[in-house]
Amino acid sequence: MSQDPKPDRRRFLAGAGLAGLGVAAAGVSRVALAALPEPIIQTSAATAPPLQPKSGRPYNPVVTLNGWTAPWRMNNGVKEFHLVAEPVEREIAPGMVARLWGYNGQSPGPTIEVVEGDRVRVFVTNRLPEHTTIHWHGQRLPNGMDGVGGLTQPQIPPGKTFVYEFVARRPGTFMYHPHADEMTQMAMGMMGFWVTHPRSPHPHIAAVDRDFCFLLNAFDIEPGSYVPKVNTMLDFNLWTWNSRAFPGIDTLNVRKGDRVRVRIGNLTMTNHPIHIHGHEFEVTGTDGGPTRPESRWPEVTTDIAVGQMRQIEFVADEEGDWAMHCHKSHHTMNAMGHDVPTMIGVDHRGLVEQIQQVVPDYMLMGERGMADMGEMEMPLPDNTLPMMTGQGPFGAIEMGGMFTTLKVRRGQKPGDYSDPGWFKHPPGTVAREWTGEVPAPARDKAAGGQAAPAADVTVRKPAGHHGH
Ligand SMILES: [Cu+2]
Repeated sequence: MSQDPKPDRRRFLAGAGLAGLGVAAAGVSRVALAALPEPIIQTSAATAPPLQPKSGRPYNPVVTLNGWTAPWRMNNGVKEFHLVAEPVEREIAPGMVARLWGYNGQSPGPTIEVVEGDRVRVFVTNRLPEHTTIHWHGQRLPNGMDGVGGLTQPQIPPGKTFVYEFVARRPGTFMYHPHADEMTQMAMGMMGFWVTHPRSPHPHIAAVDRDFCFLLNAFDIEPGSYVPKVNTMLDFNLWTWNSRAFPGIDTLNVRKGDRVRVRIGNLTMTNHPIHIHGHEFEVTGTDGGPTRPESRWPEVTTDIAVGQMRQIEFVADEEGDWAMHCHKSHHTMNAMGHDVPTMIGVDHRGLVEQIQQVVPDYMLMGERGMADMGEMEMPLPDNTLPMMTGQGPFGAIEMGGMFTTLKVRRGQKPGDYSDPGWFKHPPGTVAREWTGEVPAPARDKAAGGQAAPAADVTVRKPAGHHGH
C-alpha cells in the first residue's frame, strides 16, 4: 500500500452559491440535502485499506488490489451509491500513465460491497462523450435492471443520470461493466468489482482473515502514447490486474496462518491461468456462487476464462515472498516484446556498430536470450514501461504485466496490509552456487557425444530408425 489512499471529495456544490447558504446549511449534512448521493472520487492508484461498514448490515470487507470500495449512504433502508462514468487518468505503473475511461476517477471503478438481502440503488451519471449503461454481471435482478442498452433499457445519454435498483439476492463475487459500445468501453477500462457478502454464516462460504479482489484487464497502448487502441482483439501489449502492470501491482501481504481468499474476474479477451507459488488452493466460488465443498480439489493454477470469476482460498502457512502471476509467459511482460525476432545464437559481432551509424538508438535484443532486457538501460519513448523489470533482493525480477508477490510473514499484524519488505531467508535455505567438482555430462556415443561411463548408464538405442 502506498501513499494517499483516501478518496477526495469532488465539490460539485462548490462555487458562488454555497457560501450564501451560511448558517441554515451548516446544521444539516450536505448529503442529506442532496436528492442523490454525492459521488466520491478517488485519484490514487494505491490499495485502499478495507472500508469497514459504518451503516447497514455488518460484514467483513474486501481489499481491492490497487483499488478501493465505494462509500454509500443509507436512505430509508436502501443502500445508495453514485457512480460517475468519466474519462480518467490511471497510472499503469510508475513511469506510465494511461488516459482511460472509468468510474469515479479510476479504472477500474470502485468495488461495490453489499450484503445479501440489501436493497441497492445505484445512480449512474454519464460524463463520457457517448452513451453508456452498466450491466451487473452475474446478479439475479429484474430484467429491466440488467443494463443491456437497447435490449433492457434505453442508453444513458452523455450528461444524464440513470438509476438502477434491485435486491442483492445471492451472496458472491460479481463484476460490473457497460453493455453499450462494449468493445470500445471495455478496451478503455470501464469495469468494476462487486461483492455481495452473506447475511449470516453460509455453509459454503468460509470466514477468512484476508479477502482480496481484482479484475484481469488488458490494454493496447503504443509505446510513447497514452490512449488504448480500441480495435485490438488479441494482440494487447499491457496485461494488467486492476489496470496496473508489474511492478505497479501491490503485493498481497498476509500473516502466516491466515485463511486467504482471492476473488478474480476476467474482462480481457483471452484466458489467464493464475498461479500461486508455495501453496495449494481450492476454487471456492465462481460467478455462479459458492462451490459445494465436495466439488473442490487442490490446485496451484486455475484458468480463468473470458467473462469468468474465480474465488480461490488457501491457508498461508509458508513464510516467504511467493510469486503470484498469470502462467502465460507473454502476460508477464510489458509493451514492445512481441515483434522482436528471436536472436538466440545469432552472432552479431560488428553488426550493431554498423547499424548504429544509420540508426543511432539501435539496440541488439536477445542475442543470449531476453534476460538482458530486465537490466537494460535503453532509451524508451516517454510514458513507456520497460518490457520486463522490477528489482528484487537478488537482482532484476525480469517480469512485467500480470505478476505480483504473496508475502507471508509471521509478524504481519491482523488488519495490517502494509508491505513488510523482502523476506529474510533463514540461513542455508536459499539456492546457492555449488563450488565442488562438476563432472562433464555423460552423452550417448552413438549420437555423436562422448562415451558414457559403462557401469552406471544404460543407453537405450532407438530401434528401426536410421539417419538420425
Ligand atoms: Cu494471462
